Amino acid sequence: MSQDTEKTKPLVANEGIKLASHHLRGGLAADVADTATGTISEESNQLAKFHGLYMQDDRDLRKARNEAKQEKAFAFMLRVRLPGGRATPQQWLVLDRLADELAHPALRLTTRQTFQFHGILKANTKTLIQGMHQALLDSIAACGDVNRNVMAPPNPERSAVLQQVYDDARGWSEFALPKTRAYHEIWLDEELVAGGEPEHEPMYGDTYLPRKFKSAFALPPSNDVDVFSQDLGYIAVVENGVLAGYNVTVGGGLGMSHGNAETFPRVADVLGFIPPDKVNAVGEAVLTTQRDFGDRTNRKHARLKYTIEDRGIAWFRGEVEKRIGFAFAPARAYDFTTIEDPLGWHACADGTSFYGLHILSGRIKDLPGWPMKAALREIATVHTGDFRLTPSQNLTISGVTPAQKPVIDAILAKHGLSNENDRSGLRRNALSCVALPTCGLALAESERALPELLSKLETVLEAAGLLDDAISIRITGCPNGCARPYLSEIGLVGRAPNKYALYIGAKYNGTRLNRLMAPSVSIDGAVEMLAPVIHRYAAEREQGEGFGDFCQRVVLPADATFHSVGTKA
Ligand code: SRM
Ligand code: SF4
Repeated sequence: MSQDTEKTKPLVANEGIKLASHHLRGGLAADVADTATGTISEESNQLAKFHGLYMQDDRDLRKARNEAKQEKAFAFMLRVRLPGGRATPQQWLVLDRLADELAHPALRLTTRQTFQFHGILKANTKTLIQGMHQALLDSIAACGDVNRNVMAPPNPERSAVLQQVYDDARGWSEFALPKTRAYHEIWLDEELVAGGEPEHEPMYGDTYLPRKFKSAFALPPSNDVDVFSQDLGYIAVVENGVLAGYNVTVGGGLGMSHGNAETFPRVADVLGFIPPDKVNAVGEAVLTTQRDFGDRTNRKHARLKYTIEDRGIAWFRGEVEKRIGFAFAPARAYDFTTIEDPLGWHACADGTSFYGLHILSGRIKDLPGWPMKAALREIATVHTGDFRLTPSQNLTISGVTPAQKPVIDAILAKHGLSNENDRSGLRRNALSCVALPTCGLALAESERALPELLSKLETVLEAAGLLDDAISIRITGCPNGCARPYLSEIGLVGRAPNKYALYIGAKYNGTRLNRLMAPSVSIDGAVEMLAPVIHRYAAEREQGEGFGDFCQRVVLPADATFHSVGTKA
C-alpha cells in the first residue's frame, strides 16, 4: 500500500478509543463496577488489554447458554507482566492461591514466559490484581498496543553474563512501560490525577502504538526466545567472557490471516551492533519510528514487520540512526546451535543446581495421578532460589542448594512426577497455544488436541527408531501463531474444527520459517502425511541433519517459498 493511500484512509476505531480514553482510563472503572452484567463494553475491552485483561467467554458453554437464553459465560483472562519469566517462591505461592480463590484453579505458563489466569469473574478482577500487587507483581502492558512482556533467556545457570542480559531485558521492560497512572487508579485505588500537571506519555504519545510490539533478548548459542519472531530483538555478543554488546534485530512477527496474502509471518532483519549501554536508546528509537510510521488505518497491516516490508530496511535503519544520533556498527558474528530447554538437574558454577521441568502446554493443574499444581506449591514452600519460566512453556527451579536438591526430588517423587522429563524428543519440544475453550479467535482445538497428536506421532517415531530425537512441533488453533508454529519443524495451524494447515521444514534453531505441506488436514491426516517423511528421515538423513533441514532438502520442492494458507504459492 502506498503511503499516500494510507494517509487518506480513515483511522481504525481503536485509534479513536485510545485517543478518547484519557490515557487508558475511558469508562473501564465504571464498567468493571457495573454488577448488572458479567461483561464490559467493547471500548472498555480494548482498553482493558493495556491493563493485562481480556474479556472472554467459555466457548464450550456457548450453545447451551444461548439455548437457555442466558448471557454468555463471561470471564476474564489476566496475563502477568514478568520480564524474563522470573518469579520468587513467595510470588509463586500468591499466584497459586489467587488462582484457587479468584479464577480457574489452573495456571498457564505462556510462550512469552509469563503466567495467565483464566476464568476470572468481573467482580474478582480488582481483588486479584490487588493480591498480585501485594506480591510486587502487575499486569501493566501485558497486552495492548505497547511493548509487551520482554523475553530473556531463563538463565538457570546463574552466570554473570546471563544475569547482565536479564538485567538489560528487565531495564528495557521498565523503560518502555506506559507512564499513565490509570492502572494504579482503576485497580489499586490510587487517587485520581486531577487538577495537577497534565499526564504525558513521552514515548508513546496519546494513541500509543499502532499495534502490539514484542521484544526479546537472546544469548547464543541458545535461541530459546525465538528472537527472529520479535518486533525488536537483542542478540548478546560475548567476547572473552564479557558482554560486548548486542546485534539488534527488527521486524519479526508471525501472525497472519487465512486467505489474506497481505498478511504473512516474517523473520527479523539484523540492523547492526550496539554497545550494552545503548539498549534503551535504540529500543526507544525503534519503538517511536514504528509509532510514527506504523499503519493506523488497518490493524492487519499495523505491525512493525509491515512498516519495514513497505519502506525497506535501509530506510528504517536510517530513521532509527537519525533518532539515536549514531550509526550502527556492522553486526558481529553469532551462532545459534542449541534451543531445547535444559531439562533435569544441572550443576551451576556457584555451587547451586537447577532443575528443568517439562510441563506440557505450560498447563499447571491437578489431575488424578498428575498433581502438578500441588507439587509445585510444595516446592515453593521450601525453595529459596527462584522459578524461571522458559519460552517453551516449561519451568526451571533455579538456585537450588545441595541440601535442597533431595528435598525437591522427594516432592516430585511423592507426587509421581519424577519422570516428567523422560518423554519423547518430540514431546519435550512441543508447544501449543491455549485455543478452545477460552480463546475467542480459535478456529480449531490446540492445547486439547496436542496429547492425541503427540501420542499418534510417537507411535510412528518409535517404529522409525526416532523416539529420542529432538524434533520441534507446534500447534495453534488459528493462524495468529501464538505458539510460534511457523518456526517449528512440524507446524499445525487451525483453520476449522479438526482442520489444520500442515507446515514442515523450519530450522530447529528458529532462523528459518517452515513451508506449507498441506493446506487442510485432520489430526489423523497430518499423522498419515508425516509418517512416510519420518521413516524416510530415519533412513536417509545425513550425519547430524535435523528433521526440518531434511524436509527442506528432500521433501519440499526447492523453489517453494513460505506461503500462507489460502494464498498462491
Ligand atoms: Fe497470542 C491474540 C494467547 C503469544 C500472536 N493470543 C491472542 C489472544 C489474546 C486472543 C485474543 O486476542 O482474543 C489469546 C488468548 C488465549 C487465551 O485464552 O489465553 C492469545 N498468545 C497467547 C498465549 C497465551 C499463547 C500460549 O499458549 O502461550 C501467548 C501469550 C504470550 C504472553 O505471555 O504475552 C501468546 N501471540 C503469541 C505469540 C508468540 C510470541 O509472541 O512469542 C504470537 C506470534 C508472534 C507475533 O506476535 O507476531 C501471538 N496473539 C497473536 C496474534 C496475531 C498478531 C498479529 O500480528 O497478527 C493475536 C491476535 C491479534 O493480535 O489480533 C493474538
Ligand atoms: Fe487463540 Fe489463535 Fe492465539 Fe491460539 S493462536 S491462542 S487460537 S489467537
